[in-house]
Amino acid sequence: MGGRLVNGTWYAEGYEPDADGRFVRQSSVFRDWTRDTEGARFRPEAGRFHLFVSLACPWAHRTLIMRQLRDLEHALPVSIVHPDMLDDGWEFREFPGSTPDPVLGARYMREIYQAADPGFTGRVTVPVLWDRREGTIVNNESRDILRMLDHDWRSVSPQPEPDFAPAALRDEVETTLDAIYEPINNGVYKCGFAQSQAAYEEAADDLFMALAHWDGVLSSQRFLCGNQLTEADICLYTTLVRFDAVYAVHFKCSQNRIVDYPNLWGYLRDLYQRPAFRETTDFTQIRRHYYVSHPFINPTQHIARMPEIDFKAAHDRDRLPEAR
Ligand SMILES: N[C@@H](CCC(=O)N[C@@H](CS)C(=O)NCC(=O)O)C(=O)O
Repeated sequence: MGGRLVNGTWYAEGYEPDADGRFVRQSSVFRDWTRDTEGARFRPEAGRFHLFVSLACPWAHRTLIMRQLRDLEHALPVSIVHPDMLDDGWEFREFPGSTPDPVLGARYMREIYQAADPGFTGRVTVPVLWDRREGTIVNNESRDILRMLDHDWRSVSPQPEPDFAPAALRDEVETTLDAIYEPINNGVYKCGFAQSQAAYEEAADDLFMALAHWDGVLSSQRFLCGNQLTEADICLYTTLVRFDAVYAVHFKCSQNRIVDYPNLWGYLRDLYQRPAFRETTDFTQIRRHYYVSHPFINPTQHIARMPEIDFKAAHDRDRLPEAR
């Protein structure tokens, strides 16, 4: 469930819907940028920055995939919160795959926000890109962090190629990121957190229309923006991989499963079978987080079984060309 800081003070509280019961996600507040230019305030450098994430969270998961694709595991260390997000919000507590916080030795993620801005007002979300030198948050928007690690960390990265939003495809990548955000990435939450039947129906219509659309697109091309893996694929992946295990049940995204879409399902297996995707995907943390953290929609907090789906089964995507 989580909560909010108001002028630096923590209040446990859920999500405030709009007048019609729709879930409204707050915009990210810290939007500075790491730039690889002489004299830049936040210049990428091995060991200077730190990433705070949850393995459960689809937004944070995006940044972990890019970090691994760019081989930045040593240059950019991470802290991983406990999967439960209840009255105290995200916490650093023992759980397989989770870590303590070596930066501030914090118990709660909100302490990171309080350290960056003692008068902060807003929700305490992950991912967070932290600067050890200034002791502040650089950015807490996954799409920005993804782009920074893709484009601005090349000189620090042992694996600076390929470009996951190359100039020739930049507009298409942006348009696709925008197109999948509301109906799909945020859409599953809008289904799950809808506080009226009408708000749920609206979100479910948009979600399943968008999935059908992209299933069609993927019938004749390997990736969302053509024959090349881009940031848009990373952003769709983190929602798709959670879909059948969690969203279909917990968020009532029940009309179809991903395994029911031949192209989306093949595409999802194709991505899952790449190390940066597979090794950052933790179904135990994912399932534990959602089923436990939202008692207002799952009061028993029982964790539903993992469906019998085989992400490692051969996929047929090699029939479609891939540019590297
Ligand atoms: N727009 C943000 C959203 C991040 C976000 O909402 N993260 C969730 C986890 S899935 C969170 O930390 N929620 C805490 C809360 O709302 O209290 C991004 O993409 O980085």
